[in-house]
Amino acid sequence: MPFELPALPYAATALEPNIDARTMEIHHDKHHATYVANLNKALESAPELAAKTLDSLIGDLSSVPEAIRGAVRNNGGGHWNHSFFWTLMGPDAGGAPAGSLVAAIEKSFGSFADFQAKFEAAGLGRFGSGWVWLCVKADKSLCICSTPNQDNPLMKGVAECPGTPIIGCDVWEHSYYLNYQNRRADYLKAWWNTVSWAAAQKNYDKAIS
Ligand code: MN3
Repeated sequence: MPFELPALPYAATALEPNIDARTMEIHHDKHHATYVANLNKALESAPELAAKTLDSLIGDLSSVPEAIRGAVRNNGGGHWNHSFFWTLMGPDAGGAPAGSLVAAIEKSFGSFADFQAKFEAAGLGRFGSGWVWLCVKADKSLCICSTPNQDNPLMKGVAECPGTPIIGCDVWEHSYYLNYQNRRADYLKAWWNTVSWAAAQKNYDKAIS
């Protein structure tokens, strides 16, 4: 079993009232666990990939045998995306970024509020299931993009908007339906209260270094 479900770095109740405990439990213990189990199952038939990191697996899907490429794309992407998502959120989070990240956001999007509006619009504009991201592109500039299903901006040759994720929000219905039902816009607005800008700054520093 090469890949393991990481523990949530805080209690399931920690993000309330923005994200309820029951949603966190199902999302982490069931949805994320299933991506990990299905990824490991798919990789059983390709022992030559056993030494690869998750980043290198999803970053170079063309090196994955065609028979399991779709499973690795969906479940490896799901494992990466959710592992990232949990670490980006936390109790006593929210507010606004500081330092070099807010300067870069203001340079790219005008203001933090303009950035938030564009990010929310990208999340709302994702038809069906997927993610919305703030990324650093190859030229080190920032961009907002959305990917379908469990695709990820690190997936070379797959992502329409390749880049390194700084923050990402899950807009699959399973991430908000119990509390918000069809109101994805309300979920996206509340989600800002859970974002750890300290974690985002670390991702940004790493991406531009
Ligand atoms: Mn999810």
